[in-house]
Amino acid sequence: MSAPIVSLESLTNATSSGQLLRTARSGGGVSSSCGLSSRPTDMDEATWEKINDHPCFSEEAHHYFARMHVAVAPACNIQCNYCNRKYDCANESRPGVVSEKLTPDEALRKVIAVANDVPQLSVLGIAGPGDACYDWKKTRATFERVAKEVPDIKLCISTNGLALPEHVDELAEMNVSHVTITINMVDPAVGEKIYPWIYYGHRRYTGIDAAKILHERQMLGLEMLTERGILTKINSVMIPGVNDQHLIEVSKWVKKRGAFMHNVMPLISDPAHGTCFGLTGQRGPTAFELKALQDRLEGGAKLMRHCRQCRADAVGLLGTDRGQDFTVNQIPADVAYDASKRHAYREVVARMREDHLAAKNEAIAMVASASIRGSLQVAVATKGGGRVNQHFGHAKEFQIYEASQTGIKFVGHRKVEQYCHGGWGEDATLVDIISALEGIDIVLCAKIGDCPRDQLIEAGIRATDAFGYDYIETAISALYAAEHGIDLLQATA
Ligand code: CLF
Ligand code: SF4
Repeated sequence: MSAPIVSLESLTNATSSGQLLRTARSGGGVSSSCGLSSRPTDMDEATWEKINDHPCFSEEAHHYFARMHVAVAPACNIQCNYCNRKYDCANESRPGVVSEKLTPDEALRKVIAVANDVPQLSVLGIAGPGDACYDWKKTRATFERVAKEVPDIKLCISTNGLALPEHVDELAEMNVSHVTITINMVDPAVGEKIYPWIYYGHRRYTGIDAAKILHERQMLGLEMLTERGILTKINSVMIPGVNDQHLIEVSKWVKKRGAFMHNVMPLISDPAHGTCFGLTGQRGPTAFELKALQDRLEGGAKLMRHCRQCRADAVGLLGTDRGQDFTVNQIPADVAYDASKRHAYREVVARMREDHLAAKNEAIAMVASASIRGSLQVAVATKGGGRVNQHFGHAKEFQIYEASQTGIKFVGHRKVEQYCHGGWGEDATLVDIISALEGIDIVLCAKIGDCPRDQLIEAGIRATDAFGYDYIETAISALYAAEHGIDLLQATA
């Protein structure tokens, strides 16, 4: 059974380590360490050490840990057809977003300010706004400063891969533990439809020559990282009619070369962003097309389904962005590092995760053992901590879970506009939310009013707050049991 509720918010709002620990204990005690480990049984200890607090490399960790990006690397050496250079690197970020560019010194101040204030922070990433490996001097200067002043933070970069092989040794020396390469093709004939040109070795290349060089550099960089034990994630932008089927081949190539994780992201192409694909009418995939491709890729490298395509200056848990609370002009020049909040949070979270894991495993086993055909699609409003703990009207996204014969699995998220604004709901927004929830059977949230609930029902989507503050999987299994007339106690006996 799950332990009494300790809300993540109460933890993150606490101001001292003493308060943090008292908060945990006063909940009736999150189960103390009992020898359980949340490490998956099929993963070695060294890999687990690397991913257990990385919100992108572990789906489970993203409920508890946060990343921050510093936008120190604006220059780029290639052109992608889904990118407009006015904005951030669309290989990692939503196109059409501009981040506050920083010098390495400003970046260090920002990292210290966020580390002091956001207890969940575990990773610093450099994801543009151009290419972190091409704009290498600024990337390196930032990592060097941060590693010296804030040594207990993981370092992570995202790159298009062209300049990567030149810097792999330095990345290893600097203890950069996680690297993302965007790989959209392994066939230059596909690549030439995505990349009009690259700049390499003081020369500009176009067409198939450009795609061929990029492909070779990406594969070489990936192999070099694998040889050095640096964990790699491959981002691929799914472009219907261009590389969607081809990504199955990409998945095989990168798995063979040691990629730990594959993250297929939807192309976002809006003519207003001024990208080539946006202007030529190239569409992005629907949520169903994306999920269908991800399902086909199961069995290759571990699949990431929880990416939020964050900004190059994002701060906080995935799905939330506190970047605007930490703009450089708000940070004192002499800010000093204080790790106490983050360390206290880690102690508490370690125990919460064990409790969550036990509840989750129990719930998944129950659903799998029921052996019922068909599936239940569930949208969950959550603020983190693995619980159903957000009001329907406050949600800016819903996490999507599928319960079926194979258990309960996280399958993605759907972004929405916030419905409730200080006590009143926006009708037009509700229409958009209902459309974003197409195909969902039921919404789980901490609270929902009669008006949105009735309108959801009219659209064929049920909604309930009966499982508010339960663990997500526990709530889904109870729901699943109720739907199928299963006696929960007997099923788990
Ligand atoms: Fe940042 Fe990327 Fe590192 Fe994560 S993000 S550099 S691996 S710390 Fe994460 Fe954001 Fe998706 Fe990137 S959710 S866009 S995958
Ligand atoms: Fe844009 Fe990133 Fe591609 Fe460079 S690598 S063109 S910044 S999407």
